[in-house]
Amino acid sequence: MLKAVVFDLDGVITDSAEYHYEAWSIIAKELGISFDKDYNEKLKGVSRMESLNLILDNGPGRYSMSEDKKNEIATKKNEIYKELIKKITPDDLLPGILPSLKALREKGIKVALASVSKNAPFIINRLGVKDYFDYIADAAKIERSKPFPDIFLDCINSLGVAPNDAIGVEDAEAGIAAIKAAGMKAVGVGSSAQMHEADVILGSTSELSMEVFEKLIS
Ligand code: B16
Ligand code: MG
Repeated sequence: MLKAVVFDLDGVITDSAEYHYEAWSIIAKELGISFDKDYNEKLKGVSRMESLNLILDNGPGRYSMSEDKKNEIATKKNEIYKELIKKITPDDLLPGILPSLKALREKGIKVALASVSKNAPFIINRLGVKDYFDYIADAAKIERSKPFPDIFLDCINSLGVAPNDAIGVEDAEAGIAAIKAAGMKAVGVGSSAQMHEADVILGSTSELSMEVFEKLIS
């Protein structure tokens, strides 16, 4: 029986993935490392430090820089990102998200947020949808990022819901892998090439509906 839906943030609730890309592009340019939208796909759902490691791997490699220098660069990226996300308003909710949150609430189905972003609570507040979430995972307390199932398990365990009764919604390959590893059903938003492990693939969040959820778990 469907008891919970767990949403990713970046690329599902709002397009903050675009701001991550903008911020990392500035950093990569300064480092003289090539970085484009294709390579950025690898960074989705991945922690800040692992994102930097992946960018360095496209250049001199992750072991070419001291940990202190890496921390300094990761902090700089976050400062740029924080400036960009100040612009977010409720208008930046992706299509279909608010109606889905409302429909889930009406049906008494629990809703959680599984974002590995430490900026997630700030963004959810800016979007004005905090009250629709029964639980928001604390990224700082999650040891292993997606594709490990930890953040999705943390969400459903906190809601007291079994994996069989829960659906995860993701836009990243690592995120779909995390949902499946948690034993949940996965809705993938994006291209079928990246979402092939998902149980259902939607071209856009505008296609999200109770019907989609109820088809997966009735
Ligand atoms: P921060 P999600 C992830 O959020 C992003 O997809 C990923 O690109 C980012 O590096 C990560 O959060 C950490 O974000 O630097 O803000 O802590 O997709 O899990 O909502
Ligand atoms: Mg995402």
